[in-house]
Amino acid sequence: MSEEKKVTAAKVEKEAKKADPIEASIDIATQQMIARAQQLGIETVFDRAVSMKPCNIGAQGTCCKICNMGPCRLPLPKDYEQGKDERKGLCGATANTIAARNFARMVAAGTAAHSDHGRSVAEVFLSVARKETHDYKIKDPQKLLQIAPWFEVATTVEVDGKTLDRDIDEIALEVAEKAMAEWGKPEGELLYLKRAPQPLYERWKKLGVLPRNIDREVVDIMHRSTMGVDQDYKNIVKQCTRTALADGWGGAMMATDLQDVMFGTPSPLQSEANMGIMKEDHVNIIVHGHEPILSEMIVAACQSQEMLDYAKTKGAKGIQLGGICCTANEILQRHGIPPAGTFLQQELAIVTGACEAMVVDVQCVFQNLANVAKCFHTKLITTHPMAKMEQDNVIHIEFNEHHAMEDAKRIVKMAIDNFTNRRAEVMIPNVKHTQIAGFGVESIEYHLGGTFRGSYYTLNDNIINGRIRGLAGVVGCNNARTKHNEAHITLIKELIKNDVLVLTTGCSALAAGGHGLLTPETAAVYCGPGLAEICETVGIPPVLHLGSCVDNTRILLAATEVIKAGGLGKDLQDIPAAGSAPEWMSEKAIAIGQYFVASGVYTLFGVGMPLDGAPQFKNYLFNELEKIYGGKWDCEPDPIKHAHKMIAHIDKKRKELGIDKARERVLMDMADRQALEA
Ligand code: BF8
Repeated sequence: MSEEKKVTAAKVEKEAKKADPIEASIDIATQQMIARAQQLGIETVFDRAVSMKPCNIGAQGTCCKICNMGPCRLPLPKDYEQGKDERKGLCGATANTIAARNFARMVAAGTAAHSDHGRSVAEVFLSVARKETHDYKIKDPQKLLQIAPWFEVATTVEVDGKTLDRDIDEIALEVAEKAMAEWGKPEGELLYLKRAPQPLYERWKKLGVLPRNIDREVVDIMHRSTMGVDQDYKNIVKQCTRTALADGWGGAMMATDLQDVMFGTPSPLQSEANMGIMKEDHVNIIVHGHEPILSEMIVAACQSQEMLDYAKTKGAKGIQLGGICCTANEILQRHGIPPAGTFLQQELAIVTGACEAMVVDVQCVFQNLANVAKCFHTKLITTHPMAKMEQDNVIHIEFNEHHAMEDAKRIVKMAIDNFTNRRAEVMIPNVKHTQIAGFGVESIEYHLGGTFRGSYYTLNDNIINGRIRGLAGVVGCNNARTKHNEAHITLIKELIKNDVLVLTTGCSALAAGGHGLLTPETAAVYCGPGLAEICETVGIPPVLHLGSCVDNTRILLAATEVIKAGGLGKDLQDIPAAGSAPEWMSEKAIAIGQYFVASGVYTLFGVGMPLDGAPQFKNYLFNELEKIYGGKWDCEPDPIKHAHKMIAHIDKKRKELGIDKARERVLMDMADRQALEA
């Protein structure tokens, strides 16, 4: 090949390695912004996904790099036959052991992330209770009174034979101290475990998987999965369960509760979603990450008259705050602040050229943000001592609860000062949708519980009579290895078409909002007749936004309320329900999946799971676990097949409860009924 041809071929090759915007996402805003980035010569995750292929052996879960004799790589042989599998690492570790250790380390990392977030919240709550900070307060004392008994903290006191309410500050201090102890107490078990339905708690107890304290369970996995320790994949999975329960019924659940106590328990509110929420004539600030400790203060600072007036002095009409990732869900559900996008849209928010500051804390933050920010005027500000960036255009302003408002105002002022520095042409996609967000255990009870009963009675009744076929939790991330948002949206539409009420969190909730599915009007367009009738009568969307990823615990507690209300079994595994993370990518998703499975939920993931190199281990997760916990893992990348696996499971549970016939009756149309009457 001539030199000239070689250069042309290399150029074509390079050109070909850019993502096709239409293939990369189903979201028009995202497509437009990928094209815009490419036009400006800026590389994004979508391009990198095209140019870098994943490692085939890692994707099978059978690459072991826990000691320096490896990495030992054990791909599945073409002629694999169980019983004749002789694959071994240098130490003799089998494919099952390697895949189980890798899986366990994902559970540990995911649990650590959620639970360390929970610990930060508990620390701030302790400061509030000790009156060491004035920037945070107890906004919802009712929620504090509601959770105190679970921490074995009395809410009343006997004085002279009379029962009196205890001082709320005293209760707060005791709850804060008890909560902090959950991370490292020397004996006992996590206090929240008893919130689960009793048969479930008893099963965990019998199986020896009650978590002792949160940190210990994470350390246990890191120890047992190191070189030469646990060599029995079933025993490794047992510890996965114990650790994941410390997440779902421990660290993450405390994060949700204590956030509600300090920042308010969400209730349904109206907002907007997708990148079109950014405004050319406003100072645009994007908060990205996870902990509302930061974002709550940024919200307050942005809404302060002082900052609004200051923005006007710079020629801006106001301040537009928006969120990315779970922080977006946190400030959406409590303040109605509109999200600008999901995990995969983070770079694109800067590409608009209108982002004065992106303020990040922990988790799901791309290091490449710094490279994108360099091409614009955007100030990229890290705020967490644990999460700094090496690039020199990144500013670190460490956030501290003792001077939180001061820090927040400093950040907001920096963004406002940056408004006049825009250098690229602004391009904000004209795509946004109205949404209702902010549902939770309490508001589902209020909206679906019936005026008189104030319980989950009406929801249960509608599941029993078949108008609602069942419940689905659709949660989790985006993954650049699949078309952005396609699986979330296709799956959710298929579920509601089949009368399955969807509860959503995390980036899935952001995707649903960004595609206009979080409105009551969605019911008439997409729902089956039963679910549409309920949504229209009650005035709720068929897809309920329940918050961020730590708020998956709201789904567990809502399911527990379903059991308490009666008629749908005695344990979570009895409910016609299923869970899904169709575009997962994070280790946190694996921790969440494992605690749902261990709580009795059939849990389906999309994309693919790193298990195919170890068929026996995979079979244990996908089949055997159901006999132990009532829940099991499954994986199906095709969203329609995925939906129908969930629906088939829901129907199986309806049959077991003896309510399958009710649904057939409910869905008869008028002609069927007339025929019957005749
Ligand atoms: O915790 S859904 S991409 S943002 S990991 Fe990350 Fe996944 Fe989004 Fe929130 Ni959850």
